[in-house]
Amino acid sequence: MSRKKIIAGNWKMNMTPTEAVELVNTLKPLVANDDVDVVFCVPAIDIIPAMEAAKGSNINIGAENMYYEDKGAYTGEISPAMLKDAGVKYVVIGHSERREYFAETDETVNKKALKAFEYGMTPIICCGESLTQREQGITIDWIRQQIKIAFLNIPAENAAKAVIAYEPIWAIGTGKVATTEQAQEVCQSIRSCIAEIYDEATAQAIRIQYGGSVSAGSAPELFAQPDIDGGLVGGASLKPEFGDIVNYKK
Ligand code: G2H
Repeated sequence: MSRKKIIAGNWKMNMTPTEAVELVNTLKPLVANDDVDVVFCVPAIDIIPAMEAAKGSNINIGAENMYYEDKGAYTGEISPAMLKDAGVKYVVIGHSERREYFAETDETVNKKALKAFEYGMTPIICCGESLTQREQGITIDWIRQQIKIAFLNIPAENAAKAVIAYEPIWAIGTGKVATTEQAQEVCQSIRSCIAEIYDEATAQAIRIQYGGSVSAGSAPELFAQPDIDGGLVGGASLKPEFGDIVNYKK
């Protein structure tokens, strides 16, 4: 099955609203490639101005996080209804930085993924192992557990539309990219895990990204792997280099 690649920027806690508009305007012509789904996941305060700036282009504006309740006394959080009303279609769930600094767990990831689907948004569900886990030889077991919990109670028709981002924690922002073989091996095991939970059709439909120090140099080989359907890109998504990543084939 041929899956459309999805290449998403994760701006993390960078870019003021003014800077966000400037960056979207700079990148707009550079990422114009309809063969790929292009998403900029931006800080909540940048969503509306970035969306305005992206109008008429192929850029989808996404969120970096959301809460799993509909509304209420959760000071500082952003709700799924707020994102939906702003026109957001993609939301990153369970990034390792959220897990490390903001106490997110596999259970909250599952609650958020369920909520994203309830509101018609596509979750980009992150998973990944630490360096210690890789050295202990438990990477595949660890990732399978994260995936199994993240997809609890998610029906196959929704799972097929999800995006999974495999991001080895040791490769995040470190300049150390997983080898293509390492990335492909884990992405393939994620697809097998989805086939076990659901069925082969769901596994073949779901899109799996690699993330962790992706650059214009590493993207072509990574994205050519049979089970890697694009990337979640941090540092390089803030630069014109992101245009080269989106146009990795040219
Ligand atoms: C991993 C990635 C984006 P970077 O966090 O999600 O960031 O490309 O900077 O490693």
